[in-house]
Amino acid sequence: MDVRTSCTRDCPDACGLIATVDNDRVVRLSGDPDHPVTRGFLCYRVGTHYLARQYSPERLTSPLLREGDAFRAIPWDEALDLVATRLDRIRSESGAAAIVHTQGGGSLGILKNLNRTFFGLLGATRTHGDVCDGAGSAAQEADFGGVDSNDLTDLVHAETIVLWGKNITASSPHTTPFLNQARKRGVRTWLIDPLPHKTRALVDRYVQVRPGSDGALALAIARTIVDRGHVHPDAASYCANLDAFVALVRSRSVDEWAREADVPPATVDALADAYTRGGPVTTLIGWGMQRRANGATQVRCVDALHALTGNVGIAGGSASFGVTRRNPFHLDFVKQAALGVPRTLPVPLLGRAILDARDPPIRAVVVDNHNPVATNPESGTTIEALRTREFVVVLDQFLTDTARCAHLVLPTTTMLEEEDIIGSYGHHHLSAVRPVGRKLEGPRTDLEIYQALARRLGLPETYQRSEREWIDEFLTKTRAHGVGYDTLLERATFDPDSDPIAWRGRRFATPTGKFHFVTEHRPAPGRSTEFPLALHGLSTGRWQGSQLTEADEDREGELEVTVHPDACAGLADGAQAWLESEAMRLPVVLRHDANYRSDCVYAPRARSVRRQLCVNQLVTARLTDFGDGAAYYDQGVRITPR
Ligand SMILES: Nc1nc2c(c(=O)[nH]1)N[C@H]1C(S)=C(S)[C@@H](COP(=O)(O)OP(=O)(O)OC[C@H]3O[C@@H](n4cnc5c(=O)[nH]c(N)nc54)[C@H](O)[C@@H]3O)O[C@H]1N2
Ligand SMILES: Nc1nc2c(c(=O)[nH]1)N[C@H]1C(S)=C(S)[C@@H](COP(=O)(O)OP(=O)(O)OC[C@H]3O[C@@H](n4cnc5c(=O)[nH]c(N)nc54)[C@H](O)[C@@H]3O)O[C@H]1N2
Ligand SMILES: [Mo]
Repeated sequence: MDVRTSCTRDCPDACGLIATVDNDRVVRLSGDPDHPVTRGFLCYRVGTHYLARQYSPERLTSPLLREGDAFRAIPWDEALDLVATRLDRIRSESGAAAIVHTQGGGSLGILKNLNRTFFGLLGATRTHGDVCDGAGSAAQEADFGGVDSNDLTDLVHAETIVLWGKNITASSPHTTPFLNQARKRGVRTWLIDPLPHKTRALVDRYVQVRPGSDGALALAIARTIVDRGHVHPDAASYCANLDAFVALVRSRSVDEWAREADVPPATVDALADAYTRGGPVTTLIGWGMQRRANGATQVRCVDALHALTGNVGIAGGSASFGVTRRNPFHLDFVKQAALGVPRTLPVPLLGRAILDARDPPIRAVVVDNHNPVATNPESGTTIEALRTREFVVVLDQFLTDTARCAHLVLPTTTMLEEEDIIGSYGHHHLSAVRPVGRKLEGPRTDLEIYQALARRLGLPETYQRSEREWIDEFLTKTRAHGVGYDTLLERATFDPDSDPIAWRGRRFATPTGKFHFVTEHRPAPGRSTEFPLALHGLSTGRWQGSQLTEADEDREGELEVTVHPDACAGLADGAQAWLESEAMRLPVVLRHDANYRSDCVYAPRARSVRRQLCVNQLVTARLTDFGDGAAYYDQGVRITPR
């Protein structure tokens, strides 16, 4: 039997799934052919690999209580009583602000908003900022007044498509057919990225920009456009500070900007042509360039090119960083509960912030959908922060590096075992999630767990609604257009309140209603001669986030890093080496690639910390220029013989 459901993993594609169920077991996952973005195929990590995770013998089935260095299985009632008693005691002795909750991207189901709601109702500390997209979202807020993009399906109207720091082959594979279709029509395509990854094969022109220098490249292009008199004739009417931007652009010559970006002036010329001649331009702005010390400013400079040339608010013209996936949903209850949060800690600096918090100090940590030991910068500090707390609870499906630091681990269900609804941060379609096949005995949903705790802690009865009741509430806005849970179970639906053309008519959500230009330039931070390589720990097509089982880690083997042959101390391809930062070193195996820049190294972004395979062990936690993102890729490293 085939059943339609959706993928809730942290990915812009937010796919429709067809689950083939045989004897209560899901035997196959395939892409929903009727989903306008999924179009009948799935990525490797879900289509090929997810069922191994779902039915893995490593799945947790019982609450686990720490005893010394080991864990002992205990019954659910005992576990929930224990959490309630400990949190209650801390609440009465120090105030609930001594408890901090952190939630990551394990599931993007909308019901998962109720996890943080629990802590708002409790009055606990939460996190702010976002290691994923904090800087870029803040940039788009500043420029447009919000994060929105033309729908992915609008790519058919673009005449030029620029993938600016985006590796769609690995991270959003469902963009690929749209791009290929556009190329068949003769659309010009570009990739601007310091790393020469596979997506290069999908475009006409590849620009190997210096890392962290996209701002300079965008300003070089803008200078060319200004000098040629190709600024959009209406720009002054829909933009707030055009003159100040033009002054910034003119503060250096094209050659000076181009030199900073390490891009030949002829390429700048061709890009200036691309943005001003021959029809609308869509830039798909990747998330990578904003995970840097100057990340928000880099995104603002790219946004500026679009405003300058009129490539915004029209079919085919968009500075597409993403879509605000929660927008379609009525989340008033969630927003109201958030008012109960007394203080927040910056998530990119989580470990340090937990250690340093005073008045009151943090005594307990509750983690769900998150593996910050592996995925946040500075694994060592996160471990220290968790290991020194009085009480740490982790809700997860597996015994992750973070769960191993807990006093109590609570097993949770997977996306194949839950009811939920999703939006997407890469397009505007909504769809529904439902249980398929028989659920594993033992795990509970996050909502069941938090509702059981809420009862024990005397939190408001209004939190105790069934999944269906919450889904109906969250779908209030779409139900007004006749789109309810049942509709979404039948088919993915374009959000009835959103427009496939973002900022149509060049009307923006800023306080002035106009586009706001960036007016300053932030160069990339210099690198020391001691640690000359920028460590790019990036997504890989093979898995999601840090989600590898022990069996996956066994299969992956040693940590492989890729570098230019001249950038690795004369070590051969295949050599054993150390990858070192000022913090520590990890054993790695080298892969040579002569197409690499000699100032970058690539590694997969988060593997096992306990096996000494996780690059975030090397990364020092630093904030981005604004938006409280994490500047992962400015970490300097070097390679030495092992
Ligand atoms: N298979 C798989 N897919 C995933 C994920 C996964 O873990 N696995 N993760 C998901 C998540 S959490 C997210 S946020 C999304 C997006 O995932 P991301 O990893 O954010 O996006 P990518 O497009 O893969 O990669 C970012 C690109 O930015 C480039 N880059 C880095 N610095 C710069 C710079 O300074 N300038 C320029 N021009 N480029 C730069 C990198 O070289 C890389 O090609 O993907 C999701 N999809
Ligand atoms: N070096 C480096 N580090 C990075 C990045 C990078 O580019 N480079 N990218 C960053 C980005 S973009 C992101 S988004 C973060 C992602 O970092 P995280 O948010 O930590 O994401 P995951 O590693 O996928 O871990 C999510 C965990 O949630 C669990 N989980 C899944 N579903 C559920 C559920 O329903 N309930 C509960 N309770 N748990 C569940 C999974 O088993 C998994 O252990 O990593 C960041 N880290
Ligand atoms: Mo992310």
